[in-house]
Amino acid sequence: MNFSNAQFVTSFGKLSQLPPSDRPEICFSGRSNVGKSTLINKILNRKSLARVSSVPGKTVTINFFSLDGIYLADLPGYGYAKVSKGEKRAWSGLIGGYLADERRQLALVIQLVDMRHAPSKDDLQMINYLIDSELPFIIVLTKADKLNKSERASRMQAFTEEIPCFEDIVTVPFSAVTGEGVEEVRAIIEDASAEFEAYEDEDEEAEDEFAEDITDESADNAPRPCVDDSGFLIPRRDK
Ligand SMILES: Nc1nc2c(ncn2[C@@H]2O[C@H](COP(=O)(O)OP(=O)(O)OP(=O)(O)O)[C@@H](O)[C@H]2O)c(=O)[nH]1
Ligand SMILES: [Mg+2]
Repeated sequence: MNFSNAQFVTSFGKLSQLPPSDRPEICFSGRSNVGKSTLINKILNRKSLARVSSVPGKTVTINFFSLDGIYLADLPGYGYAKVSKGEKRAWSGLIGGYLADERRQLALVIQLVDMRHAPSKDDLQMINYLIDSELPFIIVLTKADKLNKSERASRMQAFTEEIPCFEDIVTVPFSAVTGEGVEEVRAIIEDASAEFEAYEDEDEEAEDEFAEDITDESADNAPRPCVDDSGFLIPRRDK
């Protein structure tokens, strides 16, 4: 994938404007100010393709960027205290609606959590939603440059108690300042896109087989979560 050849495509402020995916998408979710737009710029080698807010809570749209046959979607940041209830409702509707939209070809959710702090109530709600909905996701721990070695070790220990299934989730410490984690996130994006394409093909074959086996009572195609070799939480079908 050529990460230096991405383009801004479009922004959506309303769920009703969102067309179905025509290619796999990878989205970035997290609190306002956690560093979503900064991370996107960093992995795409750009200064300001994704707008970095001086005012928290500024990104109130879903912004799409195209990258070698996939889209990256910068979701609006949640959890900023100083906005009206109406605005909060609009944001959670947009984020929740996007994630639950079955017309999306969601290859991966990259959930950002500030490495310096315990996850917020909203972060935990998001993480629990991602686990329950069986969407493939990883957690990127942002602003790693702001912690020294011992602070980092104690936060990592604390996360194991604060975040459900933390040890089963792929986590990447990240810093836009030092460049830590940049290559790892790029590699994960590449893998997730390739895995998604392969899974789609496999899924189509499984559906064909299921159609043939439909009278066989032992055929159980109910989706179930599993952790594959690479550690992704991925919904799979029993064969
Ligand atoms: N030191 C440090 N600062 C960072 C890092 N990533 C982001 N920041 C700073 O954090 C602030 C917020 O970053 P954004 O990328 O705008 O955050 P966002 O998640 O896109 O915020 P919203 O668009 O409001 O949801 C900016 O001042 C960034 O410069 C990092 O890795 N290290
Ligand atoms: Mg932003």
